[in-house]
Amino acid sequence: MSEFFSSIPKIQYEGKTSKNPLAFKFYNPDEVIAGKTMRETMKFALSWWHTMCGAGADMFGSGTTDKNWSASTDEERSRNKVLAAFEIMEKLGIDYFCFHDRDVSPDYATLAESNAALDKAVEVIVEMQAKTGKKCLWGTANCFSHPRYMSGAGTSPSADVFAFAAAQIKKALEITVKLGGNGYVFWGGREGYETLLNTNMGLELDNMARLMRLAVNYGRSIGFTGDFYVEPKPKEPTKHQYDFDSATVIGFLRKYGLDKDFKLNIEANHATLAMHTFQHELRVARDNGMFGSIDANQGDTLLGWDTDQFPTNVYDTTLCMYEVLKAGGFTNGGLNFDSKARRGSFALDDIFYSYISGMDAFALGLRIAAKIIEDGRIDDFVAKRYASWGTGIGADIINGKADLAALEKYALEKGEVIGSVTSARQEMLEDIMNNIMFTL
Ligand code: XLS
Ligand code: NI
Ligand code: NI
Repeated sequence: MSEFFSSIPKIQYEGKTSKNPLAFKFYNPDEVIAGKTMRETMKFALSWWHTMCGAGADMFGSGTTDKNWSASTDEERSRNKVLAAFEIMEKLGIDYFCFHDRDVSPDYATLAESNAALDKAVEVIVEMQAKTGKKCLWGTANCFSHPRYMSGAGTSPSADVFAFAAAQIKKALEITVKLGGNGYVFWGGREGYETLLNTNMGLELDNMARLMRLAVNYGRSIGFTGDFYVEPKPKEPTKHQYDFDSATVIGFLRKYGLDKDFKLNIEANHATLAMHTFQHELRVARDNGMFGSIDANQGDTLLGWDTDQFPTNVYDTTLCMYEVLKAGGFTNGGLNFDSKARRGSFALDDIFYSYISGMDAFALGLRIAAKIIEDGRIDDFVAKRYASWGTGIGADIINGKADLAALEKYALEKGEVIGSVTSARQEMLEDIMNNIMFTL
């Protein structure tokens, strides 16, 4: 097997006292935490776009990293990307990958040519999967980069563009099935608007749902049994994106009867952009039975865009893994690193330092989340705080036994109820969190 990273060894777990930057300090794949090995719980995935394609270009400058993978043609680059991706996954012990069609093979002059080139690259992935046992977490179609999608894909004012996006999605679904993928993502990168002065929002939303329905029908007809996901994001690249946040997407999916086939793919940085915490977005999904998968990264609260940094904030990874454990873990989903090294971290081996930092941050998060649950102080506090709903008038309300007249009678008899409200004790709970986190 060709080596693109000959100086990088297989990354091993060396424990929290290790000073080796090319070792895991917290991610020990075979260690059992909360009843499962860390490897089974985390289901880490490599993102083809950031890791194999993204060279660090931004609005003010070109790429800083060489992601040509020693190729002299597009076809050779697609092939070498596969070989390099599998080397990275092998060396990091990552079992899954996620891709857009155009990450695997670029756009050619016609759809037929693009499809043919894509098929060739997919053959190489299939070969490498057979050799290594690596799996596809989810696939998707890039219906946002090409200029034809400037005004949307499923929500384009042009029916021709809708048809083109549908054709691209059909192919992406076929590939996802071929690679054994358990998920298919819709991220609406251009599905939104800049101004309502030129926008028929009602029609655009109906059409977006139509495209999803077509994808479900086709996917199920070719044997796709996994989950479809919508990935919420409130803005960027459009000023307003229809898939704003978890709550908005759940409302949309229910309105159009898509909620049985779709779940949510929650991205940390998108939560920040929607002015929510990562935990909030996960909790909304979990409470509605719509928790699916995670795009693991972090944003910067001082910036208003998607920085897609590798996650290192352990408070956030802890509260994320708390939600994952409470949801009973992943079924078809996993933790996809939709993350990229900073533009200044341009060396190719920064890929390894970056993934190690993200995997360790989530591993630490899992360890602490399991402790929080085992410790029980926080969960017990919440249970006691809501104890009044288990008996008496609370139980009557829940069971539908109390109407407004009965509640009025109850309140009149009580006279005043302020004495039933207990302290919220936020500071005490935050101290408990720190106590659990830092006595690991
Ligand atoms: C962009 C999104 C994108 C999706 C997949 O902000 O995060 O990368 O995850 O299309
Ligand atoms: Ni994402
Ligand atoms: Ni994103």
